[in-house]
Amino acid sequence: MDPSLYVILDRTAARGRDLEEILDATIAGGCRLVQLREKEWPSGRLLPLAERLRERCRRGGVTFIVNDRVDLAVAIGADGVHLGQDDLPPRAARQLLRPGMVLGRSTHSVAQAREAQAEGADYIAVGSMFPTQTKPEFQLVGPELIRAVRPQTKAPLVGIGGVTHVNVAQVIRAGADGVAVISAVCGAPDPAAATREFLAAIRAERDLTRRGSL
Ligand code: TZP
Ligand code: MG
Repeated sequence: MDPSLYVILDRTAARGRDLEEILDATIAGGCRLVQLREKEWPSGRLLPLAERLRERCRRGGVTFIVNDRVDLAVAIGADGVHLGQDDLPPRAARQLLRPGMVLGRSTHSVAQAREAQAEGADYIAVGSMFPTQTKPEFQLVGPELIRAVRPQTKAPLVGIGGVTHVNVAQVIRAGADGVAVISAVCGAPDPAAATREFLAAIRAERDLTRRGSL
């Protein structure tokens, strides 16, 4: 799993555009980790779309994660599931997942990140990095929380919330392994170009950080 750029497909953020087209574009742009996030549709309605997205990811060699719904993730053979603080805790969810499935957890404090690691999360999302309109109830923690969590956790860290091409370097510089974005790719006029731009900015910041530590 390459967490450098984690694109979250969200129907609301896509504003009527086809999620399959956005997925193909972000894969063409180099994204290797994708999540399906649907907060309104019931699972029965979501199932066919989730299956089509999973198929496209499989063909493209991309890791496909389902947000919130452990049952749907297992039913469609997704690569993993992403769970927030109000969802099943990792240890409970693990009982339901197939062996080898990826389990991600959202966190908003050092204590939550430590707990996620102790419960066996495969990666940890930390947010919100910056203010965002995508999640009105966001908790602003800033890249400072990545800096605080980094020495305490071995699991890959992904900064989420309000991340753009302009501020992504701050998140990588703070010690994140990658960033998760919704609107900056789903809402972009050209999602493939937006993906390429993110990956270039992430690589450039990693090179700078590496050089600085030599
Ligand atoms: N969790 C914390 S902030 C956020 C989520 C799902 C929203 C991220 O969306 P965007 O559009 O990348 O700010
Ligand atoms: Mg959730």
